[in-house]
Amino acid sequence: MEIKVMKNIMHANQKLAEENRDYFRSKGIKAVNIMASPGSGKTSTIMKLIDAFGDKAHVAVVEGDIASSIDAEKIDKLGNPVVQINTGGGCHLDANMIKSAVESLDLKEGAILFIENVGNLVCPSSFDLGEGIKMVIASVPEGHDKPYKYTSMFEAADIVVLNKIDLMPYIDFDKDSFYKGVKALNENAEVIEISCKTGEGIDKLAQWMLTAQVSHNRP
Ligand SMILES: Nc1nc2c(ncn2[C@@H]2O[C@H](COP(=O)(O)OP(=O)(O)OP(=O)(O)O)[C@@H](O)[C@H]2O)c(=O)[nH]1
Ligand SMILES: [Mg+2]
Repeated sequence: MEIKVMKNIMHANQKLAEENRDYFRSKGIKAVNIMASPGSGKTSTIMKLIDAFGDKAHVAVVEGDIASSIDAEKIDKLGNPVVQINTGGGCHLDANMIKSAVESLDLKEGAILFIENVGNLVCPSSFDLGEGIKMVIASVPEGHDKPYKYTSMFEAADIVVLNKIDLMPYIDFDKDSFYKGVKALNENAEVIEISCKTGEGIDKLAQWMLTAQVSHNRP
């Protein structure tokens, strides 16, 4: 019985995700689902990318958190359109939440829509939002073993960002092991190292994002 209910939820989510994807495709919008642990640097990365894009892209943001509008306030200060979704305990965003959020954002043709998912390395990977790009952020203090433990997240990624590389000298982070873990799951994923603190790698990531081809036929 429980399985049937779960199947129905997934089916309903998938249908809405396809509607979102059609909408994004019709307006040439690059929707990026950003998934990562709490505190890995999702909001910091979005803010750095907005700065790096300059006038090369219109950027709108959907912020997903269990509670608070802290992250949306940070984006609002930059002057970019932003909607905060509070899941009230839910550990991931779903397609219906994105549909409602997008209705209240005046998205421009060809815009980039960053969707900051709830901080969690498990649940977000199971829920298609209609995005064209899945971006996973790992950060140095979390350790190099994350691809081995949270496989579905890394399997699905189009791009894996390794953030907080400024902390490398202080943490026992085995970069070779990290890369091996990612490549074993997903040999096509681009891996880009960045530091939101020093700005290292941000231009490379911005360039990747501006030129990335959207997979409109995912998930
Ligand atoms: N040293 C260092 N600190 C960073 C870097 N990027 C982010 N931080 C810090 O890490 C903390 C969390 O950053 P956020 O960008 O809020 O992370 P988040 O993933 O959005 O967090 P949640 O939304 O709470 O899940 C903040 O104190 C940032 O200043 C980095 O590259 N290096
Ligand atoms: Mg955040």
